[in-house]
Amino acid sequence: RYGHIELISRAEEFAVKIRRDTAALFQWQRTSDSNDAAMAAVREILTDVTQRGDEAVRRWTAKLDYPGATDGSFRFQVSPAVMESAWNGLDSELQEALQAASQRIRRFHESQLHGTVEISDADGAVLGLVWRPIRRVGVYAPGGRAAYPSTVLMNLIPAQVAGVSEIVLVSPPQQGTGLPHPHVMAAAHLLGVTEMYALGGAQAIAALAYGTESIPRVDKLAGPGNLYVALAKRLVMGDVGIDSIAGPSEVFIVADASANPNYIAADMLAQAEHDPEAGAVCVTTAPELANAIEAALTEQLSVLPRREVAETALSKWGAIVTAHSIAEALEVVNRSAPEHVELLVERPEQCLDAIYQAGTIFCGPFSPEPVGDYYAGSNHVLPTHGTARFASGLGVADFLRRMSYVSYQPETLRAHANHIMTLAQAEGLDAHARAISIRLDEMSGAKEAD
Ligand code: HSO
Ligand code: ZN
Repeated sequence: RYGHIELISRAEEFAVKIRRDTAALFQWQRTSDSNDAAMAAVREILTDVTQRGDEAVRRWTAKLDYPGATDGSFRFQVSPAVMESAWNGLDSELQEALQAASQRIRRFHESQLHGTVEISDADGAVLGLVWRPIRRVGVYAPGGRAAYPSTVLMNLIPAQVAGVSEIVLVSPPQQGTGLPHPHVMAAAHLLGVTEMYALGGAQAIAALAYGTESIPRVDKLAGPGNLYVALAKRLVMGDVGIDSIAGPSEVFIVADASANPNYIAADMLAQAEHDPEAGAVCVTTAPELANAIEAALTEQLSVLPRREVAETALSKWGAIVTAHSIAEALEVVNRSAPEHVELLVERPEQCLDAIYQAGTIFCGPFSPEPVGDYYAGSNHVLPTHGTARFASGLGVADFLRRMSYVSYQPETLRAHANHIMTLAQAEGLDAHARAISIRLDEMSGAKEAD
């Protein structure tokens, strides 16, 4: 229940279809995609690739992505020279923007590196915790409409900063060239990728998760993809590590009377243009803003190239609702656990402390979400569809493992022996107790011999 959020009657004169009633929030129960037919297809592909390796990968690629994939001359491997020429094909403005963005992303992610931990007791016990990079990581970069070079940066840089020694990039071959999208290859060159395959869909996930004759399996998978990729990741999870299952993007904007309705509309549309299933909600303490936001949405939509996508998204997952207080608005945020939150309020810093469940929070009128999508340096791979209840955005920690170590001295073991043996006996594990007592016996024998 959302407390006292008020219902505003729908203003019919506005063209945009967006919900203005609180019921919209109750229905804001997003789940990740699923689909039985797609699941069956993905299972078939996974089984085929595990049994027949490269041959199956070629066949599925030919069937689903690029007919030339079964020609003997087709190579999945994308050479660094091909990535370099894709980079050289970019205009210099885009090159510079990618370079600057990657530096900012790298700097912020370097700040996430953990120190090691070591504690020691007077009795000689030493306990430590060290971080180790995952050895081999596979990153999936979508092709088609969502072939975003920014996503390549966001997935690869944390892995590089973590010290992953083998990073493999896969991205589906495009019709015509049989190569991944040029922007994806260019971003790969910028980051110094040396191993890349023109490979997509469930067959790419299967090849990376289980390995084939030509592609060694990876230890962890990262990167967003379409429904087939998401379902495949779900199925291979456990055999290989996965980052998360990406769902459609979403933003919650908290606005008070100080907020500019044109900014709010622009930011809602920035989210809505991603996907017909994208979500954009504004929760405001200023009811008079609502009409102005609707009018601005209508106006801005009319000139948007991706108008149709944005309109569908707004009509399905868009809402403008009012709250009595900022505290109430923040409660709505916490309950929805959205991927992005924008705080278009007078004192955004004060709200930050009250937010527990969200991907990334954008504070104040000059930090719209696209700042973080591309450039600020925070990661844009964030928990969607309410998974911010338990998950965080992608970071360096996703490519590191924790490892503990333990070191006892003779006097430590002697001091702790009784408790350990009591616990072992309580569990009926005699050999456990003996592993302690054999050492105690030896130690007392050695003492007696002195
Ligand atoms: N908003 C998307 C990321 C993105 N935006 C990529 C533009 N390109 C999900 O956080
Ligand atoms: Zn975006």
